[in-house]
Amino acid sequence: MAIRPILMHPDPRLKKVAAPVGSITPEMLTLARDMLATMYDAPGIGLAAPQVGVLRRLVVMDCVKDPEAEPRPMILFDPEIIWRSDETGSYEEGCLSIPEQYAEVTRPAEVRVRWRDEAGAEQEELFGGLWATCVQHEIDHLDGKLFIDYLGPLKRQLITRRMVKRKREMARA
Ligand code: K2U
Ligand code: ZN
Repeated sequence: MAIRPILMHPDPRLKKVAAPVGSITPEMLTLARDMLATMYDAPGIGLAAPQVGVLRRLVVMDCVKDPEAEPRPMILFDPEIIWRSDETGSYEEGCLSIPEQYAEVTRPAEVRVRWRDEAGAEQEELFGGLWATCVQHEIDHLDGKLFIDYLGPLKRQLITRRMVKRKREMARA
């Protein structure tokens, strides 16, 4: 288990479309477990492989927020949204690749997702609430899309300029 560094926006690798995982190799399983460790360490409730610099279609999630409840770590290989509700919901989103920047994003309130799990078995589930927001946020990462891409150009540029400044300061530190 290894904590991997998370890429910070702006970074060209966060804007590329990730390649399908296809067969699930031991290397992909190690990556998935490293991503879960990295997500919990951040902390976050989701993480996509491009965020750790691997342009493959793999996301991990655990949106169980209640510290008393049983965690539900999920590994999704080649996830695809096969149904979206007409009903939408809004959420103040953040992103581990765009730290300390938040903005309201509106998305379908429920989505049905199909993927393959770590055993290679086909899974399908209907997600609502924070799980629905998170899985859509993560699958967007696989298509090179960030939550700031849903904002107006001025707000998006403001956040990007803040991140460029932050990266410059971190490089000097
Ligand atoms: O992909 C990521 O950057 C992980 C995000 C996933 C996420 C963003 C917005 C809404 C739901 C999920 C991180 O978990 S950001 C931290 C966070 C935690 C709880 C709620 C919102 C954001
Ligand atoms: Zn994100």
